[in-house]
Amino acid sequence: MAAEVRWLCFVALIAFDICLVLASAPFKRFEYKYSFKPPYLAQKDGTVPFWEYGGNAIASAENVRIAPSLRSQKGAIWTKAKTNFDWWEVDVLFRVTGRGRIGADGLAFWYTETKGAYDGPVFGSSDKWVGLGIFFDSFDNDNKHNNPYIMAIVNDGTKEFDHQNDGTTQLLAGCLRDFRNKPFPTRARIEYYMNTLTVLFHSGMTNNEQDMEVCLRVDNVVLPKTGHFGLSAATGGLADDHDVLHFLTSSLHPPGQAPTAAPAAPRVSEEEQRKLSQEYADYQRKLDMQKEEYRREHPEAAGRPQDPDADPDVWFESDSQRELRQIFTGQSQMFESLRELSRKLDEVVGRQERALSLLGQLGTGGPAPQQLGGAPGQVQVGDTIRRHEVDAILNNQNTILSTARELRTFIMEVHSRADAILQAQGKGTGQGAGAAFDLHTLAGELRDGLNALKRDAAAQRTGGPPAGGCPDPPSCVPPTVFLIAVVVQLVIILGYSMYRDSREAQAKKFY
Ligand SMILES: [Ca+2]
Ligand SMILES: [Ca+2]
Repeated sequence: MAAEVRWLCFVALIAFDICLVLASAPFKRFEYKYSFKPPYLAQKDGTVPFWEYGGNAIASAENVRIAPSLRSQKGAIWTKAKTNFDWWEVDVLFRVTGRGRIGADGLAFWYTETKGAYDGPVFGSSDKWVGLGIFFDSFDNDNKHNNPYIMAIVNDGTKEFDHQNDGTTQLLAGCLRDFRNKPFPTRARIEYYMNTLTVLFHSGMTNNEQDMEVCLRVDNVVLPKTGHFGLSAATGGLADDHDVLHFLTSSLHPPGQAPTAAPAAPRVSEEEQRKLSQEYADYQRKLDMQKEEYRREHPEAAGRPQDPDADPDVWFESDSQRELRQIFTGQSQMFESLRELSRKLDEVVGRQERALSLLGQLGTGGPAPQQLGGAPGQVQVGDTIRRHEVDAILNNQNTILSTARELRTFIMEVHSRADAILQAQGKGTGQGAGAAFDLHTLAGELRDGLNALKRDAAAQRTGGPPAGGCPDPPSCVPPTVFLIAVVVQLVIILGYSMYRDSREAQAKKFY
């Protein structure tokens, strides 16, 4: 009964936890004004929308090289606008690569009240910042062989970064992770929600996005209400390329406080609308004219991709091509399904292990749980019966059964023999009646005799010498009496023999 109650409590607790987790999961909204990602990361003019970069930083369509692998380079990129949300999550995909076994100096992620410098002393940006800095420190300044290192430092604008000790005197928390020269891009997910700062890190050893692990988690972190996001990097005597492939920001909102929809676009007046339509029509006409002009100037280009009749291969596919494409699509789908299956299998295995470990804890935590009443299918928890034990029990049962069978046959045999004897006795009573009668009377006589003897003995005990005098008959005959009796007997025998002799002598005389 106690085991059932414990189980019910356990299940209820898990359900409650799940509800709690689901209910407390924050609402997440992507913030494009605080993000950048390829393709078209940088515009043709080299600018990154909503961002400003400087120093030795270079932005391309695919990434932002915050500091290149040259000596003493410094660069940074900062959001133009300040944030307008309390809690956030930033996903930074980056690569730190260099030809050297050791690199320098490192990369920094910033969330600060004001924008920092583009060529400052702390990993390429300003010292004495107000807010958060997360540093990916490649170079081991204090020679403690503990770099590359990831750490978080919150500054109120008074502290100078302790380069001599690699910031170890100031950090909130950190973790030793190598992020240089990895086969796949490394990734950091920095979450600031309800004053808890969490940094997850992906080592770049796999291309599975889910392989993130916790680097640090700190509670009660207080950051400026609003601020700028930034990235900076620096090189020294040694140099790495510091490339950031994407920077994705999401605002986090507690359940029940979902953000209001973006303000509706200002209404366009009818006049403006007509003007815009006119502009669009003009643009369309101009484009057509330009196309016509191009065709006139390049007659050899005419009839190419634009014209399906000129090159059917570009526009149409043959049967075999279609078949190949279908096979390819089918295989891709199969591959996707397999991957999904594999993922689910992993999940199931994980859950099973968790459940087993919990059961193990339950088993060791208290008295061995009993089998649940009313659920005959359930196995005993904690100490399950094993196969060989079941086999042993079955063998024992078989032995017991065969022994019982042998016993039954034996008893039946005895019974039949007893029957036979009884029958034989029943027949024999008529024939041997005389002998049996004799025996019976003899036994009766013997019993009577014994009874008489008993009576005599009792009488002698009550009427004889007082108790304690001489209870044993042999000791009741004193030696003198015994001798007298012997002498009397001898005298009688002698007298009798003498009497007989004299009688014989007299008889001889008469003959
Ligand atoms: Ca360092
Ligand atoms: Ca160090």
